[in-house]
Amino acid sequence: MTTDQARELAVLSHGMGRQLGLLIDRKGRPFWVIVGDPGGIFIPDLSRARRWPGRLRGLRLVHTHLGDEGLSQEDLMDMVFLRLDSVTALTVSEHGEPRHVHWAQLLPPNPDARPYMTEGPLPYHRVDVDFTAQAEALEDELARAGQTIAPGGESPAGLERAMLVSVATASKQAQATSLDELAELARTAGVEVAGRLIQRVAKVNPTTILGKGKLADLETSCLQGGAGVVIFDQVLTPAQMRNLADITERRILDRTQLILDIFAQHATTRSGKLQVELAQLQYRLPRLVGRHRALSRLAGGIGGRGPGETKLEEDRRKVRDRIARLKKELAKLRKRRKATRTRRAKAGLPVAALVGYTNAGKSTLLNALTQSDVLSEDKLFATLDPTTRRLRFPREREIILTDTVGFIRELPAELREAFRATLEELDEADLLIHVADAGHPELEAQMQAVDTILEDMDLARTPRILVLNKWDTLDEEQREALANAHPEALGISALDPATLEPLSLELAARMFSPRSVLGDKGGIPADPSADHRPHHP
Ligand SMILES: Nc1nc2c(ncn2[C@@H]2O[C@H](COP(=O)(O)OP(=O)(O)OP(=O)(O)O)[C@@H](O)[C@H]2O)c(=O)[nH]1
Ligand SMILES: [Mg+2]
Repeated sequence: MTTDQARELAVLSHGMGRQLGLLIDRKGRPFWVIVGDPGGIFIPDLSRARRWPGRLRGLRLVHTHLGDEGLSQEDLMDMVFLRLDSVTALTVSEHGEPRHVHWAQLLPPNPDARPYMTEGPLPYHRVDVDFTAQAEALEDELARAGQTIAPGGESPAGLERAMLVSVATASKQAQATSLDELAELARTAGVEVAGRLIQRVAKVNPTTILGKGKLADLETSCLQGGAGVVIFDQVLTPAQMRNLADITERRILDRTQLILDIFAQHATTRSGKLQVELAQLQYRLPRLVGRHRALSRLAGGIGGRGPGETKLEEDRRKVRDRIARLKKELAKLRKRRKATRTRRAKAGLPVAALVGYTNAGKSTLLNALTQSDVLSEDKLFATLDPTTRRLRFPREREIILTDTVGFIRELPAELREAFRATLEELDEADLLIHVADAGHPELEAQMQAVDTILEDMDLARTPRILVLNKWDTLDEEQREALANAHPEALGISALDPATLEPLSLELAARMFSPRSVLGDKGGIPADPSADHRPHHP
């Protein structure tokens, strides 16, 4: 802006007794002229000038301040939330003379994690900054720092980058532990973690989860870390999700959605896919609402515009219809599975089921015990569908061994409902083999979560063996401590068949001895006359 333009702006602003603002593009052309009130201006909806996440808007704001104040907190927040190239305030004297210039610009990642730099006051005629060059240089640095920024926030490798956020009343330590698991989930889902933000609050903000100041921090971290996605560790309400998406212009996910996404990626069988779709639709239904347009100042009024009510009703009806159809189809598959189970029961083979926290090593153990080749991976929820194998013991005896979907704490209700059919396999089990990852720092909490889920599913009374897997990852001291804490447990390494002997013996003893698991349940199958099982030699 030339000194003449500055003078003109000052005179006009003074004459009207209002702030005046100009949004200027990279070519120096005014994009928008804003007439404010004496104390501030409201920036209009910039959605048409929206760039993909990670980049700046391509617009800078120059505006007047009546009086001698420099940049206000509001000015800086606007810059952060609207990703403006820069914000400049020109102070106007009581005589309508331009006086000083204050300006600010966002910063690329820096050791002090500073969000922006500010300059000023500078005499207005002594400002010699090439704002366009500044903005372009900043953008280049942001791209380098985030490396992977590209349209949609996707990296060249196709990996999305995400900020992980936890906001809760729990201690920071507890939240950090929970974020570790969220990071694991993100990794499994193929998302690269760009950074973390933990905030302990007395009460979670009901509309935006975080207060405005922290939201600004989040926004800066996303920009500096090149994150197009923000993943919250807590369940977000539909309104919170919408508000956050509007404010950050980034994709907002919560823990449930992330888990749903993993399930969707891993579902291979027909019933698995149907179950995931059902869970997703059930999650989405209450969230189907007209989208808001971007808001300017956070404090300002939020204008809600979106598809008309009719369109919305139509969408909702379609989703409901689909849910009904999926449920019907799943019921059919469930019946078929039940028939298989009945056949199995008729054959008189006892059933043991592997249960446990996700990634504990259930599938690996199934493979080791039955010499089969079920997919096992260092990923959460590698297994979604129950797989059954026959496990042979000496003297022609055998049992059915079932591998199941892993558990996780706070399993989303939608998933629990959708996977009820799968987990029904567990109802028929004569014995549950609880597989736990002995080397996991959260071992006790994970075992507790499994206990709770089993209780919720009414399976607390099914006989159970506790297996502490990944014993190989422990040192002598840890082994001793665990053996003392859980004297009944068997320490094994599913990767090392030599360690499985005690488990095999225990299984045989429990499944085949006359006073075995039958004691509790009064016999398997329930009807003794149908029992063809070779109890003992
Ligand atoms: N060190 C060590 N790693 C193991 C052991 N057992 C399994 N693993 C590894 O743990 C990871 C998870 O194993 P899976 O068998 O897929 O676990 P899972 O319980 O079936 O997991 P989900 O199906 O995802 O719930 C894999 O990378 C295995 O190689 C073990 O005894 N020792
Ligand atoms: Mg598995």
